[in-house]
Amino acid sequence: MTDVTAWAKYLFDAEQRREPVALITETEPNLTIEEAYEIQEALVRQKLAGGQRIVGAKLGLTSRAKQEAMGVHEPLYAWLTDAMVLPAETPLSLSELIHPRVEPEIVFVIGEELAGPGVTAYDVLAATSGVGCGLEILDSRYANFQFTLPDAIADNASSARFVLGPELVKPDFDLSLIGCLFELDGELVGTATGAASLGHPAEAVALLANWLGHRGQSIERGWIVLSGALANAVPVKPGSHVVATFSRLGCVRLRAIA
Ligand code: OOG
Ligand code: MG
Repeated sequence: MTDVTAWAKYLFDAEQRREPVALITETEPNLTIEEAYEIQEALVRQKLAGGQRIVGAKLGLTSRAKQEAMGVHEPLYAWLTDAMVLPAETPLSLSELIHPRVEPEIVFVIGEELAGPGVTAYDVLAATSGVGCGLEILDSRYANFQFTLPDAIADNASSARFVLGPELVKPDFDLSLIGCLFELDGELVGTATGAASLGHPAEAVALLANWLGHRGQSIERGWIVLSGALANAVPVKPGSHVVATFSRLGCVRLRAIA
């Protein structure tokens, strides 16, 4: 029997101490996806018990760029809390994290509850109050930023921080055609379109609604949903400057400090 509470505490403590830990699957090679989501839930419950609040959810490993970089070829979901919100123009303090990486995402703000099963991308678009751009800051709690799918699920999909872009627009155009230029220190490190995330970012959000429906949960009104990185994440160091420029959605930037 997997000790869900003990593994959740193991990851919670790693985050608090900012010290990477060994994979859960090194000890529990047969950890299932189901058990991994149970650990994730227990980890998030621990955050909530400490006063954090759920502000949304995220998809991960939805793009080929990310799947190939991480060697994990299936998507996953995880939770966003208020403690992860990095206000625009606020520098990212690297001393708070282990080995952060930054990636560009299309962000949905949900205007009406979405409860699976049977949610389609069309339902998602109809329930969306706005879409914007964002940067997600990942910080795997595992050594060398390497993991298997169940390890990453248990670790709340490496979630650490996120920054939202300056504007939200109505999704009344084809989001799969949004272009994204991703730059680190003035150098182009990735290019992608919205289609990079499961063919259409609303498909990714529909997948989330249907997965949550399976567990008796839903995407709630007012939630922020990160629909999955379009390009591979880049490691940042003190002084690094990351910029993601999107057609239709504007530009989001982040500066890292020690
Ligand atoms: C897992 C989380 C992936 C995304 O957008 O693909 C993710 C990781 O790569 O650490 O958030
Ligand atoms: Mg992400």
